[in-house]
Amino acid sequence: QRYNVAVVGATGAVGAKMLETLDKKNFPINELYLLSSKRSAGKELEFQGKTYTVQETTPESFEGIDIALFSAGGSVSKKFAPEAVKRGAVVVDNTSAYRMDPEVPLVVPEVNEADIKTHNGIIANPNCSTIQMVAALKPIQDQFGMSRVIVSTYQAVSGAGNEALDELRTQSKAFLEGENLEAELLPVSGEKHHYPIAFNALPQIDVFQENGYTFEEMKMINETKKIMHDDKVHVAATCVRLPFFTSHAESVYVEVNKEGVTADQFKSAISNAEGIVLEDDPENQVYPTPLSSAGKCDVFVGRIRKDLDNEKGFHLWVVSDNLLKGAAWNSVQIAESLIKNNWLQK
Ligand code: A2P
Ligand code: 11C
Repeated sequence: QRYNVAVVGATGAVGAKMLETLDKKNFPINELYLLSSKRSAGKELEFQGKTYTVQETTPESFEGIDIALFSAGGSVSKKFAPEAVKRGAVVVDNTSAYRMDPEVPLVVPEVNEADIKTHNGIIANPNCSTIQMVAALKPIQDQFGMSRVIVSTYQAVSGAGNEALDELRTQSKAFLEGENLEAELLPVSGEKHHYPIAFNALPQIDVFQENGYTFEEMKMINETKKIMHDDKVHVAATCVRLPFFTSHAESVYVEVNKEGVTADQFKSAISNAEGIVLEDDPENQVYPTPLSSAGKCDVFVGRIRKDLDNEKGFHLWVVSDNLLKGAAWNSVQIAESLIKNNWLQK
């Protein structure tokens, strides 16, 4: 059986990866619709040797669609996802619009695939920095239990979209040519202040909340608890944007519940987990980096060490392509699971 698929935000940074992933994974597509805003309507995109004309998203775009992959921002999902569901489509939403809605499953298939089954037409794809962390933590939670997580992120500019990538390119060139750096977009479009990203590090991803954390940090905190079905685990996050294009890296500290766990046991739990690749050999300087993981669907883990003071504390370094496992691949995986398990129909 083949399915009618719509990609909303097909012209964006994640949209391009959605198309690449649908192609690479040979997703069973019958008809494909590429949707955007009015701005890109009429633009032509290639998919599997065929030219498609991008169309403006309207409620009627979803007539006859089986699966709609949304990645065009939260307000677009709020407006159009219910329209898609009304017309019988199942929506995989890669925005923050519905993630914390108790009626909407928030899914990383390696962690909580069974939650997909409870959907009412919308399944939320978590934030990229959350996905790679919970994928790495799942085998630890299963085998040793987990009481606390403290994460600091090193996030790629592509997480902020195509315009942010352009800003990094322009500023990098200007910096090397000795010109002034003009910042117009990052850290967050529409904010009062903008700071250069080229040759810099910005400790702000998304807007500040009243509690002093940024929205990106609160996403990591709240989404982790929901996906891992653990309201009690303590989670703290500091999210930082760095001047590279692809893949988020994270330094993660985790406290396990079980006594006497060794670094080797911790490594072996990680290396046996689905979707995770252990790259950890300090003697030979083996560890993952943003460049080494870019373009790959897995989550890469290295630098696993036991804390020197806390017997139950461990440190690890988690890296993954934010546009693939962090967005497009995780969404397509959810769509594959809907089909494989016969969960499309309610
Ligand atoms: P468009 O090309 O028409 O602007 P990115 O994350 O790289 O900035 O991409 C955002 C994606 O979301 C683009 O495909 C963009 O289309 C799409 N988009 C933005 N606003 C809307 C909207 N109001 N309706 C549908 N798609 C939208
Ligand atoms: C970033 N994590 O790197 C963000 C992008 O909630 O899906 C993803 C935003 C989201 O800027």
